[in-house]
Amino acid sequence: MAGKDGKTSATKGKKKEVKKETGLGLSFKKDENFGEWYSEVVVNGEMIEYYDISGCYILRPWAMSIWEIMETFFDAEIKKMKIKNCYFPLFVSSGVLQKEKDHIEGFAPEVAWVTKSGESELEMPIAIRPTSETVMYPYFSKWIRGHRDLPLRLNQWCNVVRWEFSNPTPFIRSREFLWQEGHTAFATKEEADTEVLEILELYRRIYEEFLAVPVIKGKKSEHEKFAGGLYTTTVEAFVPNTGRGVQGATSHCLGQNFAKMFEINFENEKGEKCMVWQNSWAYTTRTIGVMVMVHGDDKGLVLPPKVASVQVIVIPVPYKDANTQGIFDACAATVKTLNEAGFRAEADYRDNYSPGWKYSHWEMKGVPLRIEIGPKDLANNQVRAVRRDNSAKSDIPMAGLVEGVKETLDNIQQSLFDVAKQKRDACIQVVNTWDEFAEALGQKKMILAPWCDEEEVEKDVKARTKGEMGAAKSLCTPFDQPELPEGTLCFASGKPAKKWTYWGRSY
Ligand code: 87F
Repeated sequence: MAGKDGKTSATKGKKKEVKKETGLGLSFKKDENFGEWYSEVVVNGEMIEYYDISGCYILRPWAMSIWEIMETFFDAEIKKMKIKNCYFPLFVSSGVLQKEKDHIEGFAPEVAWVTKSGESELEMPIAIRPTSETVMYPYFSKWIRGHRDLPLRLNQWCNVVRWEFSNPTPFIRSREFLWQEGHTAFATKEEADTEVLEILELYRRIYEEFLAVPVIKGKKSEHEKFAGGLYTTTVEAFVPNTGRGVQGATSHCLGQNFAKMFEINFENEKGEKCMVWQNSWAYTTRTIGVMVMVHGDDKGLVLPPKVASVQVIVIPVPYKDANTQGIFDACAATVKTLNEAGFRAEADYRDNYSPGWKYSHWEMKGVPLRIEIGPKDLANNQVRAVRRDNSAKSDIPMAGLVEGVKETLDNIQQSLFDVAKQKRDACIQVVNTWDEFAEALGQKKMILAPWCDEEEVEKDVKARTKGEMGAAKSLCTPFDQPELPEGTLCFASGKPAKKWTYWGRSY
C-alpha cells in the first residue's frame, strides 16, 4: 500500500531501519534504484536543493566548492596558455542569434526568450544565451584586423540556459548550468589543431586527476559532432550502474565555418586577406554529477580528496568520566597542524549530536577521511583514522600526523581512480557482429566495435536500438586505436571497417 509520502510500506520499512540507528541514511540503494539513489544522495549530501522550477537546482556550498577547486586549476592552466578571461552579456538579440541559421536550427526549441518587462511586451524578444558563438563572434570580426591580432584566445566563466524537455537530472541535465566556454581564433589550422588537444588534455586531467573518474579521449562521429564545427573531440566517461556513457567535456575545431559567416578575416604578412581558424571548448557542472554517480555508495557521497572542501573531519569522542577538555584540545591541535600543512581539515565540536550521528553525517557528505579522538587515543598520543572509500581504520601517531594523513589521502585519491577504472573496464565489451552488439547493449556495456564510419549506418544503429531505454549511439572513436586486422567488417553494415568506435546508450 502506498503511504502518505507515496512510498510503499516495504520502502518505508527500510527507511525506518536506517533511521533507527542514526537519524540519517539513504532510503534507496545504488544498485537497486539508481535514479532515486542519485536524487537522494545529492540532496542529503547537501550539494543540491531542488527548486520550484523544473530542471533548475540550487548549488549549495558543498557542490560550489568542488566547482571552484576545478575552476582554480583550469583557470591557471589556460592562463599559462595565454588565454584571457572576459565576460559577454547574458542576452542575445534575435537578429544576432539567428545570424548563423544552420547552427542554431536544431537547437532552436531549447532557446529561452525574455518577452516582457513588467507588464509591457518588449518590442523584440531577447534570447538568453545557450552558448556564446553568436554573441562573441561579431566582436572577433571587429577586433581582428591583421595577423598581429592573432591568436585571439578568450574564455568566460558563466551560466547558460538550455530549455531541455527530457528528464532533468541534477548536474547532468539542468536547464541552467555553469561552464567555462573558450573561444579562440588562429591564423593557421595547425595552431588550432594543437590547442584542441591541449584543452582536451586539461579536461582529461580534471576527470582523472581531480575527480578520479577514468575517461576515454576520442573524436565524435560526423553525426554526433557539433554541427557548426569541423570536428569535435571529447572525453567520454561511463556510469556502470546505468550502463550509460557521458560526454564529459568537448573541445571543437570549428574550422572556418564561423569565420565565413561572421566575416572574421585578417591580413597576413603578404597583405593577403585570409579567414581565421577557430576553436571552442567547454566543460560544465555536469562533471560533478559524473563524479557522484561513479563514486557514491549506499552511505552517501564519496569525494576524492583533491576536490573535497573538507578533506579531513576531526570528531571528538568524549566519554562520561574522561578528560573531555583534553580531547577537544587534541582535536583543535590536530586541525591546526593539518591546516598548517595545507590540508582542508575541520573539527565537528557540536554538542547536540552524538559521535555516531556525526560519523553518518560526514559519511553522507563524502568527506574522504575521518579522524576520531577519544580517551584511548589521547592516552596513546595517536588518532584513529577511518577512510570513507573503504572504511579501513588505522591509528596514526600524533608525531607522524601530517605524513600519515598525506599518505592516506594520496592513497584514497589513487584507489578511487583504480576502483572506478576497474569497474569501467569490466563494462567494456569488444564485439564484431550485430548479435554480439545487441547482447552487450542489453547487458549495459560500453561497446567497442569495428565500424565503417558511415553516417547512414549510425542512424540505422539508432533506429534499430530504439526503445524504452533510449537508442544506442556512437560515443567516440578513441585516439588510442587497437589494431584493426585487414578484412575486419563493420559490426552494423558488414562493410569494410575503418576504425574502432565506442557505442552505447548515453546521457
Ligand atoms: C542549445 C541551444 C542553442 C548546444 C545549444 O560545445 C544553441 C546550442 O550551439 C548550441 N546546445 N550548442 C552547441 C554548443 C557548441 C559549443 N559552444 C561553445 C560547445 C563548447 C562551447
